[in-house]
Amino acid sequence: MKQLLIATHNQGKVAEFREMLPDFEIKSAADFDLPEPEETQDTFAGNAILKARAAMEATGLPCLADDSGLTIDALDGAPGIYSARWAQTPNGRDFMVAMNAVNEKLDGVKGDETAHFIAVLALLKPDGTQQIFEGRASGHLSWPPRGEKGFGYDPIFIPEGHDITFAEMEPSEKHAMSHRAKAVAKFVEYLKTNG
Ligand code: ITT
Repeated sequence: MKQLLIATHNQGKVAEFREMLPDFEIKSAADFDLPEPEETQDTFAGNAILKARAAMEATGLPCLADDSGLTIDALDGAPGIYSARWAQTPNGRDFMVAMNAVNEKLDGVKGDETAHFIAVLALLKPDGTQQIFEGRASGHLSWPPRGEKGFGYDPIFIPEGHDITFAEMEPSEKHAMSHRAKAVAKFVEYLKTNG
């Protein structure tokens, strides 16, 4: 089975890549004890490339990285690339804290809870190849949080055309429409012609 190193420390992402790419043996940053690089760029693509490059330079292997987040129209795209940082507490990440912050900020703009999940994947190979694959899922936010599946902001996001949150869906249902699944589909398509 072909190995694929995903340069992520997020176990929620790792689980989803394993479900979406069953033909690959998925390795993650934890398997190689890779340090977590500081995300210094101001775009999803910039941070995805930075993470893939750091893992590729440390291992010498082709690497795929995922930079993703939730963008809320009424908050001018926030938290966006800062989605993980909104969850940061002195004791680690807590997505209840991040979801509460979203709810508090939206209180002033009730009536427009349109939001989008975005995932940008960067593939970097030691031969210098660099490819970007982007996926987006649109929907609206809902309060209070509902559901135990998924990760991150899933309990407050209802995708377009549905009335349950990503966290209430079975993984296969989320993968039929998610930002990450759409980006992964483009990656798989790329592999068909580029190996
Ligand atoms: P890596 O950088 O190690 O991959 P990370 O969690 O720091 O892990 P990001 O910088 O890309 O990853 O932060 C994206 C955050 O956006 C992530 O922590 C989630 O909270 C949120 N997010 C991304 N995709 C999501 C999804 O499918 N469902 C819910 N939340 C998601």
